[in-house]
Amino acid sequence: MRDLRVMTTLSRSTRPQRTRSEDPSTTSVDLEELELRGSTTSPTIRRAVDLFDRYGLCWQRSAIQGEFLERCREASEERLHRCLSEVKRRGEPAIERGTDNGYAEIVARAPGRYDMLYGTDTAPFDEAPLRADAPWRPLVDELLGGEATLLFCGLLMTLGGAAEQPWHTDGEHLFGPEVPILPPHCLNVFVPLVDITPEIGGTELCPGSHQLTRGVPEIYEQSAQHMRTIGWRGRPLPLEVPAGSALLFDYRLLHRGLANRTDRIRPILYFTFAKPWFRDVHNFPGRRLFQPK
Ligand SMILES: O=C(O)CCC(=O)C(=O)O
Repeated sequence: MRDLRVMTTLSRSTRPQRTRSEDPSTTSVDLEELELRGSTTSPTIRRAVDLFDRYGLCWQRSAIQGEFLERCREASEERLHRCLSEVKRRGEPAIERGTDNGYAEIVARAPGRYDMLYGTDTAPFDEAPLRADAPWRPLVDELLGGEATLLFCGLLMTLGGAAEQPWHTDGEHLFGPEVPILPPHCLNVFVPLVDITPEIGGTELCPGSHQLTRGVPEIYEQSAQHMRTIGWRGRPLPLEVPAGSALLFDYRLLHRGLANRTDRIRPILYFTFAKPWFRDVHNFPGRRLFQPK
């Protein structure tokens, strides 16, 4: 069954076989090199495919802006407040780290770090600038071979004072070393809703590491050892970008959230897209915090 899925992927993909020459274990690249400038024309899309192939990521500035961005930021805090108030109202213990300790609507990935799906299917998060008209959408479709399905839209809410997170990927390669590294089957779009500075801490990524995470057991679990295990010795790249930027990265790329050394919440809106046949069933439990309307 799995073989069949990959055959389908490869036959749909129009991109040429890669001709990488760099050593992915020593990759060092700056944010400027990874930025996609201008509108989403064919050369921009080709560049995104190339950057993704080599580094596993790229980004766009000002993907959302102005009053709409501010509305998203306010709504993210309001949704978190509602979830945490509901936990208290029900007399439940505070949400502990781990999928099994959370709810279908909200899970803590680490102390002070919430991953929340609650309320992201309503305004402003379901509006056109984040869905049909999103500037990242043509890139996502091309990167995933022509047809992308939205698996999750969520909010990563990191409280002021949260410590840095250990390294991890968000998913595994589909096959082990017996199969060449395939184009991405799943990717994230992260949209920070506040400016990302060294104080508030961004996502830190290991460019090129998606080429080294194949066949590594439990690479999706948070661990300080992963970088050594995969032999990545490059320069980690902290994502310091203005609010409203969009970071696209491969599900198989090693990354972590940096510490938030402010007293403010750091909200990141995210979208997880995949090839139509892929599902990630491990991220949220079935237990509900709110009853469906
Ligand atoms: O908060 C971030 O910047 C990254 C968070 C993350 O990677 C996760 O929770 O899995």
